[in-house]
Amino acid sequence: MNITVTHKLATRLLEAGSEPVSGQQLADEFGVSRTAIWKHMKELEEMGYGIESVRKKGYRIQKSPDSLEAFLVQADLKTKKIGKRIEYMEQCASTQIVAHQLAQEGAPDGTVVIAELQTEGRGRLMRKWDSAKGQGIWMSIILRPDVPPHKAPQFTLVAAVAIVRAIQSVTGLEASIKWPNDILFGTKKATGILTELQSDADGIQALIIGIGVNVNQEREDFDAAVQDIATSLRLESGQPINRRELVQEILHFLEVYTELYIEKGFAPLKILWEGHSATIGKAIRARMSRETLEGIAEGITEDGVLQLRTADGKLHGIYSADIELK
Ligand code: BTX
Repeated sequence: MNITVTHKLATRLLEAGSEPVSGQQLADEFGVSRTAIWKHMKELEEMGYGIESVRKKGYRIQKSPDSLEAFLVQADLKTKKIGKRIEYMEQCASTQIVAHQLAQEGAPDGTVVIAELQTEGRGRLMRKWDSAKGQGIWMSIILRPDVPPHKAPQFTLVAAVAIVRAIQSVTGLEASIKWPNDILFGTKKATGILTELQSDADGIQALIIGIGVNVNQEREDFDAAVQDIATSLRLESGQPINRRELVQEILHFLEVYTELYIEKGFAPLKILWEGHSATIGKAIRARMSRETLEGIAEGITEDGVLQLRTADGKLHGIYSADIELK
């Protein structure tokens, strides 16, 4: 059985959505017999698809397997640029490492690297990111925006807004953002974002935006070290979540908001970001490499810098820190 034809058939049916496609039409389009089409359908069922055969009308997909293979994510993907190239792996050390390598080799703007399992998933400052197999979204996106390197941290905020909107669209859940890169439910973390940079004297060569979303983990699926601080969309919603749809929506909103950013600057995104923020207006503790400051988070600047007012009335610009809500 030709696996590429099977994949193309799956793509064709996914794109047709709820509209059944007749066996004869598929046979004509793919230049094979109707019996061959029927065999491909059986093959798809073995791969985990639910195929419905609608009398006199044809076939349609009821359920696709829980995999993030490129052809599945790309079927009915709404983007123009992000995700047009997807590198999918069952396993890798970290999608960040793979994306850095691809970016250096000239991978185009919008290339996405996705893995089912990361053995050395990482957070900021080389902290460990727990990336259980097949239960989350572990992906890195290569962007090549024409902006100066000091603007790179703003993309973490743009990505955070995109992820919150995507989660809302797929699950109906309202997450909040803790400056700069955590997406929370209450005080528990469901998502981390890691933005890294390749730049030279001419400016940004590539931004590598790493996104880790806890999707279908149960509490015991997390490493013991994070069980009390992590949550997943399944734990929050009480039901399993379709990872494929969520990836598609994240890529879609990331494209929408990066375009908005490029056209209009950070100002409109600042408003969106503040609307979802769990930090603004709150008493916080900001731990930085050299000092720790406590005070009220008043807002973010047009550049995405957190404004913290300490008890002595001074306003401090925080560029990078770990934030605790007090
Ligand atoms: P961060 O430094 O803000 O957060 C890391 C901290 O979060 C860890 O020290 C730990 O306390 C906690 N943690 C670790 N794993 C999880 C988890 N699954 N859920 C909730 N909390 C956790 C955040 O860094 C940035 C994470 C980016 C991850 C993506 S995954 C795809 C890409 N590849 C890669 O290696 N990293 C990025």
